[in-house]
This record gives sequence, C-alpha cells and structure tokens, in this order.
Amino acid sequence: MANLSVGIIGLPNAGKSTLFNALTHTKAQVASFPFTTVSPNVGMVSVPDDRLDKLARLINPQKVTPAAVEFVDVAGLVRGAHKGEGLGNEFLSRIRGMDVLVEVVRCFQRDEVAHPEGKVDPVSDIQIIELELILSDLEMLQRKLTKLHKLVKSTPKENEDRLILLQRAKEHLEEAKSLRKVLSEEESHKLKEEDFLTTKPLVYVANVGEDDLTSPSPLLRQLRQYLLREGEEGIEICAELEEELGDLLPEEKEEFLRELGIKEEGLTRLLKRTYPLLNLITFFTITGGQEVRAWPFQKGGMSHKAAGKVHSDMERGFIRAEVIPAKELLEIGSFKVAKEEGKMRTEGKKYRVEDGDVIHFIFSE
Ligand SMILES: Nc1nc2c(ncn2[C@@H]2O[C@H](COP(=O)(O)OP(=O)(O)OP(=O)(O)O)[C@@H](O)[C@H]2O)c(=O)[nH]1
Ligand SMILES: [Mg+2]
Repeated sequence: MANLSVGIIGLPNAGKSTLFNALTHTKAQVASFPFTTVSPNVGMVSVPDDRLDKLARLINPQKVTPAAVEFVDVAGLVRGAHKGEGLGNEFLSRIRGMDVLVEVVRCFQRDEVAHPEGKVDPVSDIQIIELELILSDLEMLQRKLTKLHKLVKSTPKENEDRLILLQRAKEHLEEAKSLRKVLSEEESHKLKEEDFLTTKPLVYVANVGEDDLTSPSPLLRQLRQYLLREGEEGIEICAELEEELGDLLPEEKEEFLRELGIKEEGLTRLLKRTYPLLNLITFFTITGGQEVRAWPFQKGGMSHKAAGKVHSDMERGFIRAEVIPAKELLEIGSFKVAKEEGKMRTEGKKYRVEDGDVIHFIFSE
C-alpha cells in the first residue's frame, strides 16, 4: 500500500511517461506523438533511504520495508482541458485524489518531438497548465457553491464558515491565482477535504536536454528565474537519461552519474523535495529484529499517532515509546547494546516524533 500518491502532469510530449518509466523502472509507452498515454500508468516506488539500508545491515532482519510512493502518469493536458479538450476531464478527475502533483516541463529541444504549442517555452507551458487547473477548480467550486447556498438556507450554523471559505477561494481563482499561493496554512488545511487541484503541493520537474547538464540553455535559465521569482519548487532532470540509468547495475550507475557530474539519481532528488513539501518525516520500527521498516509520518505528530500508523491496536493500547535516533543507534552499532546501556529513551504519548527516530512501541492488547 502506498503511503503517498503523486500525479505526474504536463503538456503532451513533455516526457511524463519517460519520467514515469525512469522512476518506476517500468516500460510504459513513450512516443514522439502527443497523447501517447491514454489510460493512466500506475507504479509503486520505494523511497530510497540511507538510514534504512544501514539499519537493515545492522539488524539483519528477514524483511526490509521501505516507505512506498505511488506514481500515476496521466494523459497530457492541453488548453481547454477543463472543458474536456484532449483527454482533459478524465485526466483532471484522476489527479484530484493525489497527495502531490509533479509537473513535467519540457526544456529539451528535439525536432522530431512535436510541441503542442509549436515551440519549446517552459514558462508559457507552466502558465497554460496553471490556468487549466485554476479553471477546473473554478468549475468544481461553482457546483459546490450552488449546493452550499441551498444548505445554508436550511442549516446556516453548520455551513456558514464553509461558505465564507469557499467564497474567498472563488475570489482568488477568479483572479487566476492558484489557491496554494494565496491561502493561509489554516485555510489550506480546511480546504484539504475539498479536493481542489490548486491547493495540492506541486513540484516542477524541468525535463532538460543532455546538454543542459553541462551548460544550461537560455530557456532553462529563464525557467529557473521564473521559479525563483514565484517561489516555486523545482528540480532538473534529464528524463531520458534517467531512464537509461534504470538498466544499469548499481556500480555502473555510480560511474555513469559521476561522469555526468550528477550527484544523485533523479528519483532521490524528487522525493527529497516532495517529503518536506508535505511536511513528512520518517520514523523506523524494528519488529523483534524480524522486520526493519520506514514509515512516513506527519511532522510534529505525537508518538501515539505514530503507533497508530503501525497498527490501530497500538494506538488504542499505547503505554509508552522507547526511542533512539537512527544515527545514535548506528554509532553504537548494536541494538542489544543500546538497550542494555539504557540508550533508548522512554517517551509518553505527548512526545513529538523526530525525523529518523527508531521507535519501539509498548502497548497493552
Ligand atoms: N531529448 C530528449 N527527449 C526526450 C526526453 N524525455 C522524453 N523525450 C522524448 O519526448 C517524446 C515524448 O515523451 P513521452 O514520455 O512519451 O511524453 P509524454 O509527456 O508522456 O507524452 P503524452 O503521453 O503523449 O502526453 C519521446 O519521443 C521521448 O523519447 C529527454 O529528456 N530528452
Ligand atoms: Mg505519456
């Protein structure tokens, strides 16, 4: 089961399926014509985590379970998608359920690969898609408001706050602003249940040409400036190259990356960006030495809630948590020694779990 779901969006031919294949090591259809992808490709990816690998080496369990992310690669989006242009409507409804959006922006030049707008222009592409998401949200919002107006008449008390919030959202959308850029954290939180597209965290993936890795093109520089000015999150990946990496052995991969001057694989960089955007941290469990597992968890969350992630019984019967940071445990070099020397701290329900905590939950059944 996925702990997190990511929708890959972008114009046709931006390289979404190429990125998807690179991330999931699968072979979804990739082609130089637009609308290659019709029904969505779905794939699961394990989150790479050094600490998990090291803990596994230390404990030597029967099973190692990394955190899992689901990636969904959907059809390309074009102007007018909110009105059903292209495969618009289907695409938009598929991504409403996702936790995060990753938008692939084409920066690579290649004559055989048609661009739906006639030329490669990353900033303009971003604006086209942003507008489609805004218009789609606005349509959904209007339907919600029609229903809500009726409800407010019959039961005003329960519905007035929501009405005020949705009206505020409407004002922003009508000014062509994405909700995630203008709403306060509290407002965004309240709107979470409403499934708007423009409240979702978004990471831009600039799909750059191989040449851009050594000397960035003017288009790429323009995109960088735009993202900086807008305060948006972005990373640069050469999707085609990353896909080729998937076929290599680990040693070959390292060598290849080094030659290209790339420090980390695209997937690792992408997930490193996504986690903080969602306010996620990772804690680890070592179940009787049999399974070492990584759990994504909301930053600032309490230990009994963390127990609930593992099993609802653990939350219900929570007594205490024994905690040691992974770093400290790895330095000590033995779980047994850490326990014997009293290095496992005892924490109660109110303890806020920290990134990298190794936790043993004590609970009554
Ligand atoms: N040069 C270069 N070409 C790429 C890169 N990524 C993708 N392509 C090419 O661009 C074309 C489109 O790639 P796809 O991955 O099918 O694009 P898509 O966004 O999934 O397209 P649709 O499914 O049609 O919306 C293919 O011919 C790819 O080989 C890249 O990083 N560099
Ligand atoms: Mg595709």
